[in-house]
Amino acid sequence: MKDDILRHLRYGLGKDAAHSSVYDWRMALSRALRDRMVDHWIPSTQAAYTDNSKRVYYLSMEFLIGRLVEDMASNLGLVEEARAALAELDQDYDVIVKDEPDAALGNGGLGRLAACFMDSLATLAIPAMGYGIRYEHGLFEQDFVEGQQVERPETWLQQDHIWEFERPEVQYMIRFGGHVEHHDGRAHWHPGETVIATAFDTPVIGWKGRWGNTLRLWAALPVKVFDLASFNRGDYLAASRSESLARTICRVLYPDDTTETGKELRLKQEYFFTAASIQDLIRRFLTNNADIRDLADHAAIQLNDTHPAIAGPELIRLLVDDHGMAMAEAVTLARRCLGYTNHTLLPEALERWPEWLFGRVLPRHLEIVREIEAEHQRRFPDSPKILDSGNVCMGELAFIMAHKVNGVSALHTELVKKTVFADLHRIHPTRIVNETNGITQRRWLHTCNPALSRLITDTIGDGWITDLDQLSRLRAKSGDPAFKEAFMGAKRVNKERLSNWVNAHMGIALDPDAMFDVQIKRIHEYKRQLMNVLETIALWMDMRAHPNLDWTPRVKIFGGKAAPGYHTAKEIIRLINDVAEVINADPATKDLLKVVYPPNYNVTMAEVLIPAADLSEQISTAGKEASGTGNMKFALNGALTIGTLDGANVEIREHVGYENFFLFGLTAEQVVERRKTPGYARAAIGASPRLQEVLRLIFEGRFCPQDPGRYHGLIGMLYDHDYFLVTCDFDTYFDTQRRADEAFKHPRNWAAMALTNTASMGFFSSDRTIRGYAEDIWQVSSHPGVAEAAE
Ligand code: Z57
Repeated sequence: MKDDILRHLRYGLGKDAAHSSVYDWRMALSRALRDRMVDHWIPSTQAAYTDNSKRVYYLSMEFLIGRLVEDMASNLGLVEEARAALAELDQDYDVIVKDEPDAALGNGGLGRLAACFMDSLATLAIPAMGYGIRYEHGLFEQDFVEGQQVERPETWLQQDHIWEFERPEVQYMIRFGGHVEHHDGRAHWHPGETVIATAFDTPVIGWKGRWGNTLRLWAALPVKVFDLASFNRGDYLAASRSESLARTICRVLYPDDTTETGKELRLKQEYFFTAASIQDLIRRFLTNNADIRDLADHAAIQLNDTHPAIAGPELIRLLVDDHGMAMAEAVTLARRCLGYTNHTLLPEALERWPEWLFGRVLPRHLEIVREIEAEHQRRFPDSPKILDSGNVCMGELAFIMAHKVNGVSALHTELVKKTVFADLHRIHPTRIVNETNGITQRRWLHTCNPALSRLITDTIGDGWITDLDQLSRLRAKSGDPAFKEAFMGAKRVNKERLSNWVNAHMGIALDPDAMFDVQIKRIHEYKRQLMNVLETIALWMDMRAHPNLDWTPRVKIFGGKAAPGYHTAKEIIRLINDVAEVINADPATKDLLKVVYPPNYNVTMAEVLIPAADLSEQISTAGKEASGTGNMKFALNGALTIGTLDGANVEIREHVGYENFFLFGLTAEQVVERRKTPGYARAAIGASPRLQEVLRLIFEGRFCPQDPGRYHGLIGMLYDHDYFLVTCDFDTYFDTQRRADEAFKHPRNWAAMALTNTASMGFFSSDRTIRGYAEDIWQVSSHPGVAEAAE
């Protein structure tokens, strides 16, 4: 390892050890690790190819992978070797891995789920390929200026991204616009503009390197540099259009999470990566197989939300227009290949493209959508429409074109059946299935929490790393004082690590004995960060009013970005920062309460915050959070949850035990009922003197004396259109927080609850989730040659 690092430093980077920066060392280390990855990757790829195995194709607009060095070293079992080699070279492994930028090709849960799935697919040796977009700029970076979010462009590709291999030989033409002619019963699409999709491959190596898959991200090239003369016969205008489209199409990730933008460029991005992926998988299939009708036995294509839902029409287009298949047969074959995952019920997130826009960008696909629609209406006359009031509804399209549709938690799947897809569910009663989300324990416990990971392995061995159910053996330890002490000792180490970080970066001194209460996720009204900050104010007021009570000291930690155009979310950010400034400066509560909101929350920050949390805030309005996955990461790392009966919280509570979960709030059914009661918010406020007091304080400008009217709009909204029922759940939330305070005063008891949470999280491994998809949707199995492939 040491020799390899030095060799890469010298010949890969042209540096000698004496004049190398942290960046140089990181590049050399990464290349040394990459060489070893390739030795596992190539045999896996070859084995899948020679066995002609069925492959999973996971199509996703987002892959939120974060840093890679540690993950790669850890999965290859090389952390200690790398650390030792670097130490001999007078370098610190921990410093070097922290130099890596966080690859943020995603917004939040949906993108991170895709990354966890890639890790599990490789660990389970399921032949698979992730397909997405190689964005030049990932999710924007967040700054706070006077408490307000300011966005800076993200520039991860300005540094060498050494994990990827460019594949200039893999190129596909992606066409847009123009018109369609029909002669001799065949369609001929004459596009208005064309770009080239070219592939960049990143190996994804599973645990111990037994199997490796590929994450293939597409970048755009103009046709001009490709083949100007023969392609457009000297049409310079077309060539320059192609150049500008190629420059913009992969430029930036759309920064909206669970809201829809409806922009033409977004539709082009979706088609761009989907069309490239479908062409690529057909090409791969045809190198090994003669008959296109066998495609569904070799390719399982999973659509991560509706963003790649154009895959249905695109696959049909290729089968009909290029392979001469009959339309009805093509629809059936496409359906056998496709699965669709729904991730939200929020109406504002459901993609609908105006027909005129869709037809202008994809004229042939609009014709095909009309045929899919006509065929479906013929068979099911009372079916909901794909084409509805001048819109192409991508949810309906995805549903009708998939053989299985899945929700992401038990509650969410039931609501999918009862609400968004109720009518389609009646027509296709076996199509909807549940696959509760999961997380990879390799990154979200083993790598990010070495203290706890070591303790667990010392206690039950390391089998949990690939079989998370084994954690249940820890349950027997909930009465063992020595183990409880060690468990809380690991928590303490992580809290100290976080305290040092907060002190260094924000100048706020934290008491590691205080309860660390963490809410980290995108800022959205339904996630109710606003309710959390209102509760913070109420607690602060109580502490000031009764300074001699036996308070449990708290640190309230927030993290998360708002979509740049989401006004209310940005107001909530500003309010949290204003409140933090006032509370943190108050001498009366200085040993009791702190509010911390570090800017630019991302995967890397999550890896520090989650292991240090005592209390996990999962407080969305019931029925709104499809699953949540942060909730699983916290519980796995021994935090207790305060939460509503929403998403996967419901199942987490079943697994950890009701007594180890702080439940509050209206149920999904009660939420629907309450909304029908006129004036419900004013009634709730009227019934809560505490809430009145908090709202009055904000309204009077207590947190922004220079600009007292700043939050009048936000407060007015709570009185008149409190759609997410912050006011209705406030009192029970406050009371439940006080129950958590009480519980925290009994450390041995708390430790037993916390470790029972960790011990009960086996079900929430993404390995279990992937096994579910493999069995219920994909009909694929692990590759048999796993162990031998690389050893
Ligand atoms: C996104 O991150 C999610 C849903 C969406 O429709 C879009 Br667009 C982005 C999230 C859900 O909000 C979470 O509840 C869920 O855990 C996650 O997807 C993964 O399923």
